[in-house]
Amino acid sequence: MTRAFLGLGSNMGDRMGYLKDAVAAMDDCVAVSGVYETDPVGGPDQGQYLNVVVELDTSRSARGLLELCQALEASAGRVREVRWGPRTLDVDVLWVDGETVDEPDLVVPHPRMFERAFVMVPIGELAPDLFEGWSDPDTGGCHRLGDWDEFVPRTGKGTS
Ligand code: A4P
Ligand code: MG
Repeated sequence: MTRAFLGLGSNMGDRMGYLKDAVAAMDDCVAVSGVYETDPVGGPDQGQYLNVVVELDTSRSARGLLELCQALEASAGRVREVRWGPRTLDVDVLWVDGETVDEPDLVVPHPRMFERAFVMVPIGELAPDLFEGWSDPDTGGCHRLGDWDEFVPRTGKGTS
């Protein structure tokens, strides 16, 4: 089993609902960061995002995780219109212990993660040692709304 981190973001419709459904569908999720409301980075003028990072203990490869991410986005009814544009759900493979990938449709670690507070602040909660020494790139507002458990009552799934 391998430790991996996925980043989730939503800035359309029932943002928290999309995040909850995605986390509930990950049977290998072992921890979820706090929930952050963040200023959009890049793309057109768009609403604020809710962002979380999840930690998985998984038997999937990075490519298997990308397939999971895309299936979760499809179930949230995501339509790809504009790059970096508004979306019901974006799920990115951020990091997989011991695995690097550099292919046209998959780059791991995620190439833009280190310059984004909306990734690095929540991932730092889950793996402070791994990302020690990282300094906040100050990419705009990144406000912690609360613990995941405050939004999603404990059911034993994705909340431990
Ligand atoms: N792809 C390559 N590597 C990966 C990876 N590690 N994880 C490919 C996931 N996908 C990866 O992504 C485009 C292609 O990237 C996929 O087909 C996949 O094969 P996409 O999700 O279709 O399009 P996108 O998300 O609009 O583009 P991109 O480049 O993935 O954008 P990012 O970097 O994901 O940024 N601001 C805030 N505050 N919060 C956010 O969550 N998200 C974005 C999206 C922009 N601004 C944001 C946020
Ligand atoms: Mg993406």
